[in-house]
Amino acid sequence: MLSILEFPDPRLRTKAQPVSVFDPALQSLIDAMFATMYAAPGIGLAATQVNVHKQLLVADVSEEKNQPLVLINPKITLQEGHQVYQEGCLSVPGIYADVERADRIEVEALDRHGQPLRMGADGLLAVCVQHEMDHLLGKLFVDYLSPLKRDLVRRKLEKQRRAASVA
Ligand code: GNR
Ligand code: NI
Repeated sequence: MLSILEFPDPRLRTKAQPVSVFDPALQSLIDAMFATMYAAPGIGLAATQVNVHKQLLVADVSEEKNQPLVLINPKITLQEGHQVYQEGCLSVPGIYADVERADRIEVEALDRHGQPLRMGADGLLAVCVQHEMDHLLGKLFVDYLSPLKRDLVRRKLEKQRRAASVA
């Protein structure tokens, strides 16, 4: 399992670089990211969260956890509509807040072997892909909250961590 960076760790602010080499090490990283995501459990994981600053994300929003998706060097080519979803993040544990994002997106990316793919997403998958792509830019869902609320989140996480470390 890979360890997940937590807010306000400054490494979460790193901008990811494009992937150009699709070697066995990349395949191992992808497999480890899926294992980490499924174990958490989470519906998505960006490489940034495991301190790897490559444009790579994994996701699986299916009930059965049998629809793994890998997006490398993803680009949003179409965004339409708006939806509000109560988001959470493995890097901001225990915090949930409403975020407004596009309702439907189209994405161009590479798959785990470097082959181009295009996909459309709506609903939760669209939320998840936008959330993960934000991570690759060094952005977190709490950035959409007011500075006051974000500071409350930071203090709540610090308190949780203090409580966990004496337990
Ligand atoms: O597991 C996750 N659930 C989730 C719920 C609502 C909106 C976004 C997400 S992504 C999150 C996993 C995570 O932190 N990915 O970066
Ligand atoms: Ni997240």
